[in-house]
Amino acid sequence: MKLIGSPTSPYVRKVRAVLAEKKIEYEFAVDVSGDENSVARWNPLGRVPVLILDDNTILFDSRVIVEYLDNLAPNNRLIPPPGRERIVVRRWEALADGICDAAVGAVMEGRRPATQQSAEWVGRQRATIARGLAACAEDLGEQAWCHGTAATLADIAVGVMLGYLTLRFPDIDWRGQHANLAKHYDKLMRRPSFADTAPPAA
Ligand code: GSF
Repeated sequence: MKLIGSPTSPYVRKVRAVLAEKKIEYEFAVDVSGDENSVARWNPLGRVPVLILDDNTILFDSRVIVEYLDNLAPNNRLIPPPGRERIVVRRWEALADGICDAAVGAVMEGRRPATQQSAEWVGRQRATIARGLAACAEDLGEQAWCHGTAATLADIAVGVMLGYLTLRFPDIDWRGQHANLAKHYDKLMRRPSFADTAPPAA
């Protein structure tokens, strides 16, 4: 299978971390985000990640892809079976992805011509990021993992979100404000699935 993505995208990193945790071989084809013409060949939404299966089936977005991958092999289950626990894990993913959505929105706004940028829009995205981080810190508390007794998709989604904030928003002091999130990220970075997929320095 072939994964189309950019090395800086948090959604792509989520998929790559799942591939690594599940020990699934794949080819990584780098396609820089925003290059709509090329990505839109596979995904009408023009976004990465896109996963092309060996039978040429095309999957997007990251939430669909990670569910496919987790079902592909029974080892290292990252998403619990249908039921309450699964909802808890997917809620974590929705929270972490939502923070990424706000962060990506603010980054994209910053790339528009200065005269067209809206400080109010960026302020709203930053407020969403701050509220989302506070919710993550509160829900994690002193637990070893976001849910249960081992790493799940919840931890992966939170981890890639924190890595993206570090890359794009060095002014957001999430480590200083939420010591438990800092500890969690450092713990995740000791896993090859995280260390090997860390975004290149901006
Ligand atoms: C979000 C993908 C996305 O925004 C998912 O796969 O989970 N809900 C989707 N991808 C960005 C790359 S990034 O900023 O991480 C993307 O492809 N942007 C290009 C564009 O033109 O929107």
